[in-house]
Amino acid sequence: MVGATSCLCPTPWVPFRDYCYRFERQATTFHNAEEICQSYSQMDDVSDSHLVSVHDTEEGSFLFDTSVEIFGTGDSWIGLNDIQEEGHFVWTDGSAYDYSNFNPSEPNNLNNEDCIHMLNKRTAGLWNDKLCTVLKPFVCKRAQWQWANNCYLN
Ligand SMILES: [Ca+2]
Ligand SMILES: [Ca+2]
Repeated sequence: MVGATSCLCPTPWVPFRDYCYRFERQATTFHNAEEICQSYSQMDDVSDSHLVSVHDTEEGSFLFDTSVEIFGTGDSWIGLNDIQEEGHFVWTDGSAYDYSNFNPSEPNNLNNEDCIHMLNKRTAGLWNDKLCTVLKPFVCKRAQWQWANNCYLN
């Protein structure tokens, strides 16, 4: 079993529970970040890499802590947005919007902010809506099982 984790989530993907996360230092727009995340699907010949979705406190804490570790800041894009319909939030990976962690008084849609990022706060990963064209580092996510078939062959 040694090495199984890195096999499921090859470097630079970081494992957490059943998923792999890729922390991208290069700051870019929300749309370009999602495009880059999707491009990893093609590169590794597996589908479904997108900007990260967050579904509970533990995942949010993992995301914030690892962002601080790798980026030096918790401030990064996540996949949540209300681009299509104001106030209707969806994840770019199509998963259910079953958890949120907005900073008090957010989302405020100031000047039509539609893209969500984590704030760099010690209170661990509270969210804010921001203009999608702002440049930020970002995090991609995908399921581990897509690598599992290759994992134990060696
Ligand atoms: Ca909005
Ligand atoms: Ca805002």
